[in-house]
Amino acid sequence: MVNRKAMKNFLATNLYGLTAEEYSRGRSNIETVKLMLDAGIRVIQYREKSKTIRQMYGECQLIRQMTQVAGASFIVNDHVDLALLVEADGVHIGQDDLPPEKVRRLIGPELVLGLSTHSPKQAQQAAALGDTVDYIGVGPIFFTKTKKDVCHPVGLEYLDYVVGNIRLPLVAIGGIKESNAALVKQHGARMVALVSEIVGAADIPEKVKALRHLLT
Ligand code: 3NM
Repeated sequence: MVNRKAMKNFLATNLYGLTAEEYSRGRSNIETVKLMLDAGIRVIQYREKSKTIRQMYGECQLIRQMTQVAGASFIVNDHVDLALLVEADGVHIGQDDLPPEKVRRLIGPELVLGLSTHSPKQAQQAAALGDTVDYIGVGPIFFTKTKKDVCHPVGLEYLDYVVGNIRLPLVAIGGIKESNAALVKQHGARMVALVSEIVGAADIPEKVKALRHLLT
């Protein structure tokens, strides 16, 4: 693995936070990110599917400042242009986005690149790209309503496969809750991403504390 500066937060944390205003109990993305950062989350991904690029740009500018002050890593979902413009720490892409090696060409050697994977074949392909991809998303582990076009749950079996066979750092995602996070950890996921469980929590600091307790 290449020693990208922004990977240090990834390797030191077990909780990966994402935005999703639709599931945030009426809070704005900015309010939610502030709560997540205050609660100690050190990797934040901006993921927003229903805003204009101009609105997203404004939010990303603010989140860049907030994450910088907090010493947290800031990853932008899908939008390489936004990530570059706001000087984010990385980009996260899916299987239908531009090929990872092309995205790497655009973002250069310093930024973190994450790729969502949903099958052993996709994980093998990511690993075969050498230093192009820094970590893979592994999911959806359980049923989720948060990602609209995602495949059926891949279950813990796919997580077991990646843990046993793929050398890239992984982030488990999809339907992970306080009630099943310990199980995901038992199956070898060091880092876990939860969307609705965190952004939709009545008390985000309490939720993060409870999750941390389960994952540490
Ligand atoms: N990616 P929740 S599942 C953003 O499997 C995302 O790649 C997934 O939301 C994948 O924690 C997902 O609310 C949504 O279930 C996860």
